Amino acid sequence: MYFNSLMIRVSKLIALVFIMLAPFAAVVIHAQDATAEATSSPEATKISITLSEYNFQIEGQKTGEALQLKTNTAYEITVKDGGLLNHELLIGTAVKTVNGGFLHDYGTFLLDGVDVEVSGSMNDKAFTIVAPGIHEVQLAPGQEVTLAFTLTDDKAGKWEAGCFNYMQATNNDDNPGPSHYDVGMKLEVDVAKAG
Ligand SMILES: [Cu+2]
Repeated sequence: MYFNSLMIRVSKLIALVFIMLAPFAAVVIHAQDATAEATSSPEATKISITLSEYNFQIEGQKTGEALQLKTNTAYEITVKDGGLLNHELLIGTAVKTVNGGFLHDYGTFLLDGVDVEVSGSMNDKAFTIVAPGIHEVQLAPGQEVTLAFTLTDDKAGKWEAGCFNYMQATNNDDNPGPSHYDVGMKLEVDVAKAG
């Protein structure tokens, strides 16, 4: 599932029409020189989120201020790891309690059933993939990706962004421990209905 150090987890890989590179279980539909212009919609609302130790910072807002989204609105959300460690972005609800009582992962994901166009660059090549139902974006320091999507009205409500990367390298999903989430790496995400 590693896409070099960029990892993208989607709910239904098999359902993807665009699988071309089986070793990456990935979904590359378009690759071009990094110098080429990325596809960008002028009408889309652009939001920039920086992940670092241990918070999500939305550009133009104070640390800890909620991400405010509206339904029926085209977004291009750029997610950047501006920290010194790997971080991940999950947006969901119904956080799960796992082995040892640790909170880890969500039970429901905001982008389930939503077509998401993911663009970024890797090894100096720009890429764009379509990742329906993307659950998670894992980034290394300095990496960034842009997620383009539109939410339907059934997504209205309170959600949360979180990073569940473990604090200790000795922990893993079979031996969980405290994660970045436990030290506050989470953010409220509000989705309001809009015409
Ligand atoms: Cu983190």
